[in-house]
Amino acid sequence: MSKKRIFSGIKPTGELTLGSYIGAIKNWIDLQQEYQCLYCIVDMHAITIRNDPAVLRRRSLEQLAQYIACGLDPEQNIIYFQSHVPQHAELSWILGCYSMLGELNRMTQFKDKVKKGSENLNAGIYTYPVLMAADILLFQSDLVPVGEDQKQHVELCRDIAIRFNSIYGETFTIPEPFIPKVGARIKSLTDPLNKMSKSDDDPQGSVFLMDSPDSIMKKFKRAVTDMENRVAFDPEKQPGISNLMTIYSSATGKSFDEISAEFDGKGYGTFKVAVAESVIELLRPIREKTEKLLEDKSYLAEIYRNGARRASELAEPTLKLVTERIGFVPKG
Ligand code: ATP
Ligand code: LTN
Repeated sequence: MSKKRIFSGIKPTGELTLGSYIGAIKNWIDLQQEYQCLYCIVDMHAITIRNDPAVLRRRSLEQLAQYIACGLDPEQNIIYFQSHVPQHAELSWILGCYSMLGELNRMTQFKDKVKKGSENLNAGIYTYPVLMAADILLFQSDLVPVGEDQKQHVELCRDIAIRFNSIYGETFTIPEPFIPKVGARIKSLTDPLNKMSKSDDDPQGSVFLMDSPDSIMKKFKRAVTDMENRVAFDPEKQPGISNLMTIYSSATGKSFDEISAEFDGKGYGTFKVAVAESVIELLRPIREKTEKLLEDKSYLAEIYRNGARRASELAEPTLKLVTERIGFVPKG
């Protein structure tokens, strides 16, 4: 029997954070043996915000190097740039005609951007979840490993697929989100009520995969905690400490009970240093390997060219089926 499929992606809009690693990439690594996986650098999603072209190009290549440095095998997985596979855009247009304005209006990511009054509220921001649905459905994906903030988008993708299938008959596999039990929403170190993200205005709140050991230590030492003075998992009362426990648990594999016992009566200072050290050791090989990979651009080019070719081949039968079903004249 052929393997079940996974699709996931990250947009190259900034430096990858520890949040994306724990929430998404860590699962990609764990699942790569069991599934046939497509891991994409979704550069078409990235242009919903304005980028300096040179910076976008650099970040896209860096992100590719980071995927591999994190442990994704470029032979076993299909790793590529979204813009290199035109079927994403083609299916996205079609699915847009099966997505309802009411559904898109309800997307929290879109609503947040409108509420913030962002200057560049373009149509791409609005139809962003449709392109994401196309990414997933194009490959008949079974599973979509993402952090919790993307759950609503995957649910919309399911609704679009169910609607299409109910009109035209079985066409798309209905995908499931795959969200980690621990670390689905890593919080900012300086504002533990909010998500750690690459575009945060305060870089002290986010740990980036390429941060130096020194900078990681400083960020954790300054992390916001509380006055309770006990290392206990209580996200309501102790959001900062609970966030540090989640990070420590993801980095070391220890349970919350084990962590509480380990730091019983030791004070927050000792705990913060231990969390920082675990993250420094987790990220050290990733940073070093990324730097090495970036020295050989031709190796990276071989990976993304090969990835785009394989992705395009896999996408073609779905697009052919979809265009047939909706009544376009076959190319012949
Ligand atoms: P941006 O700030 O540009 O919106 P981001 O840092 O929030 O970006 P994304 O590119 O939106 O990151 O997310 C990449 C993947 O990592 C998604 O699957 C997302 O759910 C996951 N992810 C991002 N941040 C976190 C976090 N803080 N905790 C857990 N998962 C996260
Ligand atoms: N919207 C996602 C990125 C993304 C994605 C996807 C994730 C675009 N297409 C398909 C999973 C599957 C985000 O991380 N902000």
